[in-house]
Amino acid sequence: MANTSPQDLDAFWMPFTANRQYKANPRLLVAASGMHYETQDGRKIIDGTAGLWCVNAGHSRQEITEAVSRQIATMDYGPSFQMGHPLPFELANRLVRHTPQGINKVFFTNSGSESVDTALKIALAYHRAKGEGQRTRLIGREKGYHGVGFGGISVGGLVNNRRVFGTLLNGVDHMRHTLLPENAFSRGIPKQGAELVSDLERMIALHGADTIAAVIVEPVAGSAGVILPPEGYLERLREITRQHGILLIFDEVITGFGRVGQAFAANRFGVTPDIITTAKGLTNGAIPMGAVFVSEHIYDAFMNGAEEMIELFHGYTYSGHPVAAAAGIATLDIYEKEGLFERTLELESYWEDALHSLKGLPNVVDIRNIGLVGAVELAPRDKVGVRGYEIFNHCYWKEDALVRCTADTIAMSPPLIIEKEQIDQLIERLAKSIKAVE
Ligand code: PXG
Repeated sequence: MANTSPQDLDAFWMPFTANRQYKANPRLLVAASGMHYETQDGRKIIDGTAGLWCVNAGHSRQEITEAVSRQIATMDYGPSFQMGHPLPFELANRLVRHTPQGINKVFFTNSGSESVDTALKIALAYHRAKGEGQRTRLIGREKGYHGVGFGGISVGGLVNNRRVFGTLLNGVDHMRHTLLPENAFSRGIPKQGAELVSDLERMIALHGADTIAAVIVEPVAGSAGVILPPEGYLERLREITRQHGILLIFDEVITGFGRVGQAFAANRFGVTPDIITTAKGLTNGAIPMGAVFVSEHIYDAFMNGAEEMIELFHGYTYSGHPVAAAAGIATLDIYEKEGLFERTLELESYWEDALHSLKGLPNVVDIRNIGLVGAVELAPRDKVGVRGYEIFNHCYWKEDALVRCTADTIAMSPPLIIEKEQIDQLIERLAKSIKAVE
């Protein structure tokens, strides 16, 4: 691979990538350790994004490598349909020690998208099991990202992810997003906007609560450029959904596993949904795996019929894959041993200060943060996304730093092992790129 030419890159249709632009000038990563990637041209670059929000414990952790190697050599694969092996049971037991009280069942998937589709299907089947099969509506939110399955893009609210894929699921509605100009440069949770939750009350008035199965939101939206919940918003959302028998799903694919300073955003905000969807940090990104955390009362509603009946006709060949489960257990060991969730909370104000030091740089119109998540929004130039992409590219090629760009917002979510000096370094490098691109 040392002299990869663009032709060698021809066959791989890359996801969410401008393939021709990328292949003309590829950014190839070939190794990683701790806080850094190594590029194909031999540079060490600081990872400001934990891969894609997933490598929370830092790269190439020996404990995970060993656990995975051991398991793959012992038993490569074992089915979870009517069969079992010990590891997913152990992982599930370990995981529910971190979830809010009452959320203590785990359905394993292989990705965030599958977790979302699983959660939506569980919500629909739950109401049916309770004799309320008319509850079929699903409510999402503008700018929401819930992966790329048909369920996920139906409740999602990013137009480019939806517009060319037909009519999607029926009976879906969207609340307004909570990205408000009056909250620009808020530190942490913004003050304004809790009243936007009244959208749900209007939908209830319009459709009837007894037609609505579930509401799904990201407690902190990541992909749309980091959108925070206004003070009181999630609490109110919980009250309304509870009052009307509507299930509340938190999509924590990004916020799960310490990203916002506790195990889950649900813990951080003290708001307990009925279902939590996760993936990414579950295995530190090392092996694909997702998990849907479900409240006991939902699980119990399925356990009523004849014992020989399958209670939920849903699952994946790789649900509870032994190698993924081994990675999950080793990952959880690291999170617990190193106290990484708490560490995030300790670093939060340092991160916040560093990030907000970028205020006043050219074109910076907003800065948002929570836990070890940060976003710097830039004014668009002539075409939306061009400035953001140029800054991302400049960071990579000139400053040896990996950040994400979503339109003109630069998003960062470093591994939770980041040191203060590395925060300084990352922010300095981003500052240089912001100034250089103008
Ligand atoms: N839900 C949420 C909230 C997500 O952020 C998914 C579901 C889907 O997960 P999978 O594993 O199917 O990709 C996600 C994924 C970015 C970025 O840079 C974010 C995601 C994926 C890739 C890039 O913002 N989130």
